[in-house]
Amino acid sequence: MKRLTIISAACIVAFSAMAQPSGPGAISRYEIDPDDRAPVTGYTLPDVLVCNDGNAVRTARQWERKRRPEIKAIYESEMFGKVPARPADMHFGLSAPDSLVYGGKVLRRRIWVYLDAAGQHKFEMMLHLPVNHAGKIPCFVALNFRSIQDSFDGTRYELPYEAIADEGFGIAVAFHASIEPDGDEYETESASVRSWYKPADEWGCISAWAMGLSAMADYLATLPEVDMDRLAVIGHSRLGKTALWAGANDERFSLVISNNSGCCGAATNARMFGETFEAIYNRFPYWFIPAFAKYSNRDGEFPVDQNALVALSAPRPVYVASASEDHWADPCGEWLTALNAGPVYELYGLKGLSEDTMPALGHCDDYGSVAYKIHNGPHALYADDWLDYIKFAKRHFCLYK
Ligand code: GTR
Repeated sequence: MKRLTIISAACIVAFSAMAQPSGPGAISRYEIDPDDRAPVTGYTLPDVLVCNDGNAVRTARQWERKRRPEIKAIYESEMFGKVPARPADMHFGLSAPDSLVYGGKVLRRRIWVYLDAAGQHKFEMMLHLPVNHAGKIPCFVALNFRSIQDSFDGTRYELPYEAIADEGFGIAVAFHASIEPDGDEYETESASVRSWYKPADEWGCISAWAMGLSAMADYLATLPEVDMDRLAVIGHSRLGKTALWAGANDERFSLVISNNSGCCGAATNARMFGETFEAIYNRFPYWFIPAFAKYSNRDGEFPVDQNALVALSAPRPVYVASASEDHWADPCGEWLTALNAGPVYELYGLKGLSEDTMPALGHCDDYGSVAYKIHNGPHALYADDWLDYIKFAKRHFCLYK
């Protein structure tokens, strides 16, 4: 109960902070779209540390043994469906000869991930690794919205390969719709993993994409030069939701970054601000399992709120990021989620967010194991955002000398 009082106080603080102009033109970025439904008060978040039987979680062990599995099961049965185990016959092969790019500083490799024995169902991934790197290479693993061919020019699509390599990181990318089609929004040849791989439980696209991220990690695990203790999963928008779910499912992702993930990602369910369950399910039912339909217009009745999704990655660090113009994704709700994941990290003696007020535009609250920032501008992942994520990853991966 005490926690819930803090939550609503924090929300009021956040909203009064959002109403303050912080510079020329700033207020318009923070104005709430009049069309948005915004019952921003009068809701409560379910307590992430109270088990289904009403008992409170007081230790990391109780969290891991009891509450975490309960929460994971809720997302599996009510929202995303289960991410199935790795297909037994999955294997890998080069899809093009290796090349050196960026003046020879970076190795570029293209790989087929064959999901079945015959190699009929496959998707391509691309890897950039800094050459002449001393020691094992930490890596980002990402899905993006472009085919591999279109992803060569990473900077155009805010995948700053060269800057990432200069910071000593590798990056593996794949086109999300080449793993599982994204409705008819993206035309592509696709492994369409859900059409032939039939686990016992239903699974939506987001779970299929999360499986793809794990398959990419499986490939990286075959490379002795990759540091498997330092893998960060990252995604933007629907792929930010996917990154959170992949982090929840695959503990090899030792750091998780959710950029502008919004509804069913980092945005608070109970606020029903911007995109709601009804809106998302009407447009993208295939991202979810059919059981999720029953929560349309009942967002606050979902058995947990999204701080529970973030907390599934605890004690691994999680970065939640918003954009000031991205009302649809509810920046304040994303911040509240990051804030309210904190109590789970505290079970491990770690800190969540450092402050209980929303950071100013462009500032990062990134000293704890949960980080939050809101960039000034639209729904997007910018090269500057990457630099903040790299800084966070370097700190948590103990890479600062
Ligand atoms: C929007 C959708 C959001 C977000 C975004 C994206 O249309 O409503 O949930 O995921 O798409 O992925 O581009």
